Amino acid sequence: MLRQNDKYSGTIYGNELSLDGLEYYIEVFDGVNIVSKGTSAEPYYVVIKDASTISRRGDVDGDGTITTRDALMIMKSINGDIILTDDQFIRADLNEDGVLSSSEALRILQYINGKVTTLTM
Ligand SMILES: [Ca+2]
Ligand SMILES: [Ca+2]
Repeated sequence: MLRQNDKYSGTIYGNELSLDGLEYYIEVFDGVNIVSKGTSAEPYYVVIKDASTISRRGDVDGDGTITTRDALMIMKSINGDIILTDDQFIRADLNEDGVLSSSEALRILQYINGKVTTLTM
């Protein structure tokens, strides 16, 4: 860690992280005493999410484009024909209410057809 005035800081860059998350603890030793926050046995845990998959709302299958297939996946999920992954669900749940509805599939179709200009509901 780097010291600046009386504060210490460290930087962990995104390319050093993975979606497995991050565990850490901090231990300070002044030559006599050791003080720690968290331990190697009980570290703090940081959840790491891929922002690129979350921000692509409407692109349910995650192929980079919004097509009728994405709307179809929502309908299939509602009917119980398929089970979406967590990331797929987040991209499908356009109004962010935690539930999928046919209105979200319809919104995607309207977006594709140019009837609406945004997927925000
Ligand atoms: Ca797609
Ligand atoms: Ca919803």
